[in-house]
Formats: sequence, structure tokens, C-alpha cells
Amino acid sequence: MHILSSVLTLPEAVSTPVGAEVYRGLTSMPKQLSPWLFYDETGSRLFEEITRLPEYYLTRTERGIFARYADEMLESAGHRRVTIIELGAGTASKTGLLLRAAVGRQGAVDYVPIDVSETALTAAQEHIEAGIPGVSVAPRVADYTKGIDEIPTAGQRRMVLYIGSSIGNFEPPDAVKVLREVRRRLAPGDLLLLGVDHVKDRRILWRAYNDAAGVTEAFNKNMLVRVNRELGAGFNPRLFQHRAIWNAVHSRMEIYLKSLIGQRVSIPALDLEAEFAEGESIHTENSYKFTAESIAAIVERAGFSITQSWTDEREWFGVYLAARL
Ligand code: AVI
Repeated sequence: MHILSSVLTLPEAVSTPVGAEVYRGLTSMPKQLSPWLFYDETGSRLFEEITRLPEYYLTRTERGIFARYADEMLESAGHRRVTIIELGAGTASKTGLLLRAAVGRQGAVDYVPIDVSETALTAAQEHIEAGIPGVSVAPRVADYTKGIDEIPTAGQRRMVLYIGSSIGNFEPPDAVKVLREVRRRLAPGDLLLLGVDHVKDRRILWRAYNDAAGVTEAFNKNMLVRVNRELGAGFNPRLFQHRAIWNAVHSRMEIYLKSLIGQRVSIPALDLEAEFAEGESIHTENSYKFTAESIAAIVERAGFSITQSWTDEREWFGVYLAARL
């Protein structure tokens, strides 16, 4: 009876996506908040800024791989025409290289970018339609895997792009689940083009997540700013320190917000007081780094088979083409 009455009196905000996540994360031990909370408007802008940082080699390196091998990637897709679908497309800044190659090969191409941000998709559509004649853009505002449903392909082969090492922000079992969801919506022979960050010298990894200009720090702390704005919380971001460390056992960068002092933060919309001991952290993100073997294991467990892969000269990043079995 007591439990029932306390469930019934939980504040309304607990049942919103942000409220539920913050309630779950800050009442867990250790404390954690999911990385999707990074991406409000400011967070998305800060992430775009991160992709241009000198230390953040990922985006630049992947773009270089597309610049060099886009034709080959499409050639490997075989003789049938492809419809290109991009998961979490954002502003689709790297995809143009592949779309140009597709237009060159098959004359015209249908491109379906899927993202939760309508603003990003509108920007993507505008710059692609203006810059690459022959591409028909049909954006979908959706959570990625769900957006694949009912995409008419008129007998064309689907090539699903999942690039930018986004798969690396999932725990490996969840990464398999996401790819299985993608697979469920595809036909045998459809393709997945997956871009992932490789394991490398820990100093290079460390710098990519601890940039000198402090943009990654601002990106991480913006999560607290968002919780303040959306739930009326009283976080002082200056009383938290950005920490990004390499975990060699799990092959991942781990990102935290560490409390510099013992403090109590109230989150009125959730009727919650979060207590922090000095030095206690909120875990905000994992960014997994892969080898050719570790990514093949994930892709295969999801029911795909890797047919070809491309990398840069330093082998820092990999693009893997896989066929749906
Ligand atoms: C979006 N994702 C692939 C980025 C990464 O590198 O894991 C997010 C990020 N976090 C800190 N910097 C960039």
C-alpha cells in the first residue's frame, strides 16, 4: 500500500523521457546519465564544433576514407541500383561524397536521411539538393531504426549508412540489438555501411576527448545545463569536472562529470535531491573503439556478413560493408 501510494504521487515530469532518464540515472549507484541527453540544440551545435577540432580526428578521417573510396564502395554494392538510407544523418556532411558517387554510377539516387532533429534534416536536404543534382532527398523525422519501415524501394537494393562511429556509443549487446532491428527491416542482400573508430595509441584517444579548447568539456557539462533548464535543477556546472579516460579492458573512452565538492542538488520537477560525495562522478558516455575482429563479431551476431572494408593510411578509422544474411 505504501509503495503504491508513493508510485501514485511521483511527479508528472518523471514520466517524460528526460525526467525518467534523469530520475533513473541519478538514483542509480553509480550515478549515470544517458548520452542521448547531450543532444539538445546547444549540445548538437557543440558536437558539430567537436567534429572540427584538431584533436577530434574521427570525422576528418572518415571523410577522407569516403573521399578516396566512395566509388569503390558503390561498386562493391553490385549491379542493382541502390537507395541510400542514413541513420542519425544529422546534417549529412560526409554523405555527399557517397551520393555523388551513386549519381555518377546510376544517374540518379534516392536518399532517405533519418534523424530525430527536423532542423538538421532540413539543412541536409537544402545543401544536398542545391549541391548534387540527381539526388532526391526524402527526409524522415524518426528514431532511426523505426524510420526504415515502409521506405519504398521499387525493387532497388537498400544501402543503410550508419557512420560516424555512432554505434560505439552503445554497449556491445545494445549495439547488436540496434543492428538486429535494422536487419529486421531489410531484405536479404540489402547492405549496411558502418563507420567505426579503431583502437589506437591511448594518447591520441585521450586528446580527442580532452581537447585544449574545452569544447568537449562544454559538451559534457551542457547535460547539466539541460537538466537545469528542463527540470528546474540547481546544478552548478563549475562544481563538476569533465573527465575522459581510456579503459583498455573494455576498449572504450569513458566520460564522466566528477563532483569537485560534497554537494546536494535539488531537481524540483522530479521532487528529488541528488547527493554527491566529493569526487563522486556521473557517468555520461562510453565511446567504444573497435578492431576489425571486434566489429565483425558484433555485425555477425546481428545477422550481417562483412564483405569488404576500407581504412585510412594510419588505420585509425574503418568503414565496413556488410550484407544482410
Ligand atoms: C557521436 N559520437 C560518435 C561521439 C564519440 O566520439 O563517441 C560523441 C562524442 N563524445 C565526446 N566527443 C564526441
